[in-house]
Amino acid sequence: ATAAYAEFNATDYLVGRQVERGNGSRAAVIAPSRTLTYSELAVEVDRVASGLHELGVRPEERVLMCMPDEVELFTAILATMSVGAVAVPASTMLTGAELGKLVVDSRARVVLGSAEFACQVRDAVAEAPEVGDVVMVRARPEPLPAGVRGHTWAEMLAADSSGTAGRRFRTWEDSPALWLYTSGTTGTPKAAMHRHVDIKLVAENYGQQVLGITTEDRCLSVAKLFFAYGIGNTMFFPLSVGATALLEPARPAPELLADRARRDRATLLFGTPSFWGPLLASEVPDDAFASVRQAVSAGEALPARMFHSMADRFGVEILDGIGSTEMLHIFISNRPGRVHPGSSGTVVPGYEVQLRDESGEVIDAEDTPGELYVRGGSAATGYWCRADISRQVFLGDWMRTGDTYLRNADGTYSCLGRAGDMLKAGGIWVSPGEVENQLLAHPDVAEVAVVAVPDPDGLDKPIACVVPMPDRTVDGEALIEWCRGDLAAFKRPREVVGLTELPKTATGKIRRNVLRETFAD
Ligand code: 3SK
Repeated sequence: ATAAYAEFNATDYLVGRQVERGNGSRAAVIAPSRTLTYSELAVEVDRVASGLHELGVRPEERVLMCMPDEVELFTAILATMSVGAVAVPASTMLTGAELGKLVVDSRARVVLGSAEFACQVRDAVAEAPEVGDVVMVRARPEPLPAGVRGHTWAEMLAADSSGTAGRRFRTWEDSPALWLYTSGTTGTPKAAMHRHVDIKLVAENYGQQVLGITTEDRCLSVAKLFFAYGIGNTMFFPLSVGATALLEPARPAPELLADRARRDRATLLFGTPSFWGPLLASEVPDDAFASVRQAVSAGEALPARMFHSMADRFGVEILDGIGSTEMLHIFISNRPGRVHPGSSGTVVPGYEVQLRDESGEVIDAEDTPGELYVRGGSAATGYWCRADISRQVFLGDWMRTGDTYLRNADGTYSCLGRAGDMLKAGGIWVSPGEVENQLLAHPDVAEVAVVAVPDPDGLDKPIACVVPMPDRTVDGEALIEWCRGDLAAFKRPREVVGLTELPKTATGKIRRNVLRETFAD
């Protein structure tokens, strides 16, 4: 058999294999509602799989979930993959109408929801005529449109008349396993389609080879399971080695996460710059993360100042890296004990990267900005029903990231922003990240985004949108003066505006297009 037809199932790899290896009595998942060992998880996944089978779920059919990070979502994803169907964990931050578009696009016939998101699920199903069954955790899925059958979670689990026989479907490395919707900073969401083997590859490439995850680790993530970053952090990495996933359904406020980390002795903490910022501004005690052996950051480039502040105050080393939904997880990363603050680090085993100029030529020189391309086994097979964008993004085995990077003399890569975020001031390219880092070093500045806005002559000028530290104000003149010492004159912001918060995407990326539109007039 070729690799594509090598029999492989991600759920067997993550759950069944751990039981076979003697890890059955170890804690697989700890959620606020309950804890499951690997043996208990295997039984629970089997029950959910039987329930899905009873609902008529067929191999390769999509099952869409809108649920908080709890045991039911965890088992639903694993069970769906185990019967050869495709798990589609959808964002719980969407409105009913937005969720409805994903249900229609994915053509899911079975939708799984939870009491917390019952309204969104009901509104979504009303827009999606192909849905036949809705299963709801901790609520009755009512009212539903005529012809749609509603079930509680308990009813679905009780409906198993066939046992496990006959419901298994052989899957191969290349069989579809998981779709993750992504919209980037603009655009309608599109489903990046991942295979069963992609899950094993990210667990081995990043979880094992970069983080050195072991059975003793306990993983806590700010990003939820419906994000590529989150599902790697608290499902693929821990389960690939018999470690423990700590699920947190609540919004990740600094105090709540710190409390959870301490109570459940988290050893690996996965966050984003938009979490570290408020954490550093909070009153969380300095010893809150004493159990954490390593922190990880992704989503946006980690400012060097945040790296140092986290190390100084909480004694935690953060590994910054860059990943994408399309590659399923991080492909450039710093390494434990060898962090280069202000850089994304070096290429993760299993991947290759290139920088290319506007005409597509590969840039070999150091310190020269170019668009980042990546290739590696875990790349998505494309976007569902979006041939146009798939062809622009997946070029042979290379994938265009849309990020502008440069390679430093020491071989590390530094992020200069999204390709479309680079701005021209006085005809010279300026990296917003460089100006932002200068402003972030100022004690009054908590968060900042620098964008280009046309002046009355139509010429772009850089303006800085600044969120001040608690109890501080934004003094525009002082901040522009602050840039004078270290930045060339053309890079300095011409104007500074104070904001209470920056507009962000669900993954914490700054929505620069919103700022550009807001300040364009
Ligand atoms: O944004 C990132 O850096 C990232 C990292 C891991 C997985 C997914 C994403 C989008």
